[in-house]
Amino acid sequence: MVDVESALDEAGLKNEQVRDYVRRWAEHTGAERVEVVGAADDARLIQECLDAGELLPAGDGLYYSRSYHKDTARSEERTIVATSKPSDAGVYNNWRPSSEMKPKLEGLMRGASAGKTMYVIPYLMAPPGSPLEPYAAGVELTDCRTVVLHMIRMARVGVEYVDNLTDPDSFVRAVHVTGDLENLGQGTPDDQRYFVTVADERTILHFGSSYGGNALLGKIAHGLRQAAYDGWTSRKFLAEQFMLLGITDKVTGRRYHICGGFPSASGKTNLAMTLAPDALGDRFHVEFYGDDIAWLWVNPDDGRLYGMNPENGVFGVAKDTNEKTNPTALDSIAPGTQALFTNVAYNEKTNEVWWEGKTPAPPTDLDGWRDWRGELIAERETGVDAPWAHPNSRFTTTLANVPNVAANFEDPAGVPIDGIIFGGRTRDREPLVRAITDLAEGVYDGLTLGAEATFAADGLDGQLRYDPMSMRPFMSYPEGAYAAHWLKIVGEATDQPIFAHVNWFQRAEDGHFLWPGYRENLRALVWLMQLRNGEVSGRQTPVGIIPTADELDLAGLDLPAEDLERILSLDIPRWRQEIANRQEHLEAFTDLPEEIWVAHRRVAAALDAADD
Ligand code: OXD
Ligand code: MN
Repeated sequence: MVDVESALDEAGLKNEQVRDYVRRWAEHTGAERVEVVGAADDARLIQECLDAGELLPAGDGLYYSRSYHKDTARSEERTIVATSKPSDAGVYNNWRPSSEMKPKLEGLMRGASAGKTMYVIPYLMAPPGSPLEPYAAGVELTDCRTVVLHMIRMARVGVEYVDNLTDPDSFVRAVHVTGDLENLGQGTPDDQRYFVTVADERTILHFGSSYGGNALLGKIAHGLRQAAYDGWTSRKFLAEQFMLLGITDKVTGRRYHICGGFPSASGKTNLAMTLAPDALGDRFHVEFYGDDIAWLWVNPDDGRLYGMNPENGVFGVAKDTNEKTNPTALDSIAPGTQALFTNVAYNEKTNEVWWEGKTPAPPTDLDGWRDWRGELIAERETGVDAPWAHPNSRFTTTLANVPNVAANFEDPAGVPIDGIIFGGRTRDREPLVRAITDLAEGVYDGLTLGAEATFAADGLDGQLRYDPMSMRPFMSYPEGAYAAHWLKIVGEATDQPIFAHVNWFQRAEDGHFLWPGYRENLRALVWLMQLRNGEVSGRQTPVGIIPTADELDLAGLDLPAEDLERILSLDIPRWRQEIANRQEHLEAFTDLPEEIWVAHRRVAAALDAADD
């Protein structure tokens, strides 16, 4: 029998509820040892991982690991939200009764950590002292040491985060058991993996992976699914897959904060970490708060919507991260940062890492290079051009390593939100930016967010795969209630943020991008803040307010006049088509608030009345 008591005593972990939970699961999973970890254990655990070959050195204070080749991404189809109430079922949350899922997971986890160490990771998904701290504490149990290293970077980790809870029972129980990765039937009808959030019991049970959101339970399972459910049932806050940034106008001294959601591969991390374009750098300073999650609530003292990033780190997609797309990300994973790389390509002789898009072409000297699966590149058969890095390969680093992280990124008060943006990736129709001043219309815009499908063969080209608020994989309760909760929370703000939809990806007929993107995107955000301040007025259209050409600050940018005109105009016939698709998309949701339908009908009628 493993000596749980000594491990807990040694770590000074006093919370009796936590101790009971650890005891129960240590026995259930059959772990051989129990170890309570905190951030101070990082260096020792890194050394243990290096000694065991779980990590390889990747330069000074940088580390590399590969995951099992069938375990490289979140598995949406295996991810379930379970509760005791059938009325919690939505379109996207893959709801199942907890009475079915809990025994299933308990069965899979029984004895499944035999011979392993069970690490106890007490964590907090909030800056300490946040008004949302009561929803932020958790204890992850994992049998995977590299998961601990990721959690130490992505969350605040230590016994102090669970020992002083006002309600000692108010922590999320997050159990991760890796399972026998080589025998789980991944992707077959006999798939053994289950990633379950038992939301009404604040319990997360993930079995069958050691990768990313499947295994780092603070991030997505707690920070998004559980938190969204808690925010709804407590009626206090929203938890969204949003980036959060700050803009300081050095001339006026005003500070603005903007958060927003983007479906994957729409440049969310790049925008979150952006710098001002050179020509605007004297006037504006951009600060980073978070690239993936924001919790939002109203502060009754000033009636404003506030936001904070509950994470402590960045789990960023490596692909295409380079000096042009995201120089601050590169700085945040420079030597000495203790960053971790997963599933990129690795040179076993020089310890370098590489991924597609890091440099325009891969290294020419193939000596020592292995791809993400560990195969020697030099031994590939000619003609094999599979990527060197997995497309979902990642870097993991702390927020504090990001050079332009805001000085107050840990302020428990959070920051007041001035703007909420939604950004799709659409080759036509969506202008550079359209601002929305009406709350219901803003929420409606978020609900109809999507990324373009590209399967022309199915006749779907140009049609969106809707991804409401970029929360489709993380929705934990019904979409109609979700929309109502948005209207309630933001509606409580007496000084409401402005909404906007942005699109950096419009193309001309010859395929070239009409807007240069990256750092230049700040120009659209500056205009949005000026609009909110009443300094510009834009042009009202059926789908929001669009800047006039002379309102956008284009200093230092050489943009062809016809391209500018295109990104500031609307293709009305294309918009009318889109409205029909939206109607069908929204009809799938039960109990969608009438305000959302009113907004939809108003936009549709305005488009019908507009000149082509
Ligand atoms: C995600 C992530 O899967 O942020 O969205 O890791
Ligand atoms: Mn994400």
